[in-house]
Amino acid sequence: MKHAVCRTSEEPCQECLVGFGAEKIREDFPILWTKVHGKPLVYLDNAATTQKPQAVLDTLMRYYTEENSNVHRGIHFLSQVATQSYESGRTRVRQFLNASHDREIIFTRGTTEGINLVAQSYGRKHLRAGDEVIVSAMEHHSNIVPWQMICEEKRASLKVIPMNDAGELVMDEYERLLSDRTKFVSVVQVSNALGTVNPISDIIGLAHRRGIPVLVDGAQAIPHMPVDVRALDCDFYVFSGHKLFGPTGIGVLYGKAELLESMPPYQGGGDMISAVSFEKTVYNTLPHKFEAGTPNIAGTIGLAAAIEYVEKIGMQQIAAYESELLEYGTELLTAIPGLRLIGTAKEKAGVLSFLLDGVHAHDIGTILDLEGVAIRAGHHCAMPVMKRFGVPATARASLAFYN
Ligand code: 7TS
Repeated sequence: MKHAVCRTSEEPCQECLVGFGAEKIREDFPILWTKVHGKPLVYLDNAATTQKPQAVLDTLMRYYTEENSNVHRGIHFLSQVATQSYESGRTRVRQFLNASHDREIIFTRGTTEGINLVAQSYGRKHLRAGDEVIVSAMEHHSNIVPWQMICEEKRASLKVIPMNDAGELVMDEYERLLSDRTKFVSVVQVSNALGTVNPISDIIGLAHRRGIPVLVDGAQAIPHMPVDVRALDCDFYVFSGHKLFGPTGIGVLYGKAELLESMPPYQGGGDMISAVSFEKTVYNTLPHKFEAGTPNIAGTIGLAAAIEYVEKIGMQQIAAYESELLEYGTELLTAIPGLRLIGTAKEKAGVLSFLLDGVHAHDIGTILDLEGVAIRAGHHCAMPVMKRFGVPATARASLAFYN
């Protein structure tokens, strides 16, 4: 039989599907053995959330069975074990992102909370009436609404980098938007609705020339490609654990230490203080200053296990395999009469958004579901993207390395 992806080899090909070992990898994900409506599950909704390998499930079970305790407070044995696991999770995230210090890694609930933290803390401190914040036309609502909220409060305004018909940012327009009024740039690395990979290094470089800090929404980049925050030189980077084969309810905000040091806390409570009296509270040092209350300890440990899992496969290998898969899927989809791809950027990752003449996106989703195929149909929490392309919704297949 000819090889599914390269379609040239009679033998397992070292470059793609069989060489990569997707079939073997699938065995690590018990949920992928599920049948839906009597059909084997084909899970193509990875941009919404990814499935969890057995290694992550075992780690969560082991944590609650053997280590469960609160962190940073008990001198008793279990509390020390849990604290050690929690903090070594931070170290693993730091290494994964190639950040310089553990204190630059803040655990959050997810991408959304990370952006809200920066908007409410950095934004509240630095934005003034008349200032501008730049986002792009392809942001998830999570990278629009938090900035709208703080801009409204500060009487600042939001400026939007437009995109072309392929779903690529118009960089000349971005350069034109940058001015003395610009106080912050917050841009997505990979679009969840279009799959576009943005020229994030250029975006950061242009902002830095004017001394403007940049936040990168890495929610859809982190599962698909290696990320090095020092090489990118971004000021903030956010992502969600559940899109990286880890648990829900855990996410990461990376921030450069000097910026995080200068920012006020986002929430008040336990753990984020070093001393409290009714007269005055002294805040804790980084990273604890931004982690009020009992954190998602199990989530952090599960995320560390997920990172260990993807690192074993290799982020470069994952990126190479998925790029072939995307090319293969694009070729098959565009051969279907009446099918229109939304998002045809030259640089793309992991997402195939499409419409079919005369068929509503939700009907595509329902019909595929009956075949055991999970996709998402809707606006993908990116209503401005739908508006830009003049459509109410798209059907979206989003990939992972087990597809
Ligand atoms: N930013 C991007 C680019 C995203 O794709 C998402 C979630 C978020 C932020 C928010 O992440 P959260 O974990 O805090 O919710 N995207 C999607 C999606 O495409 N379908 O469901 C969720």
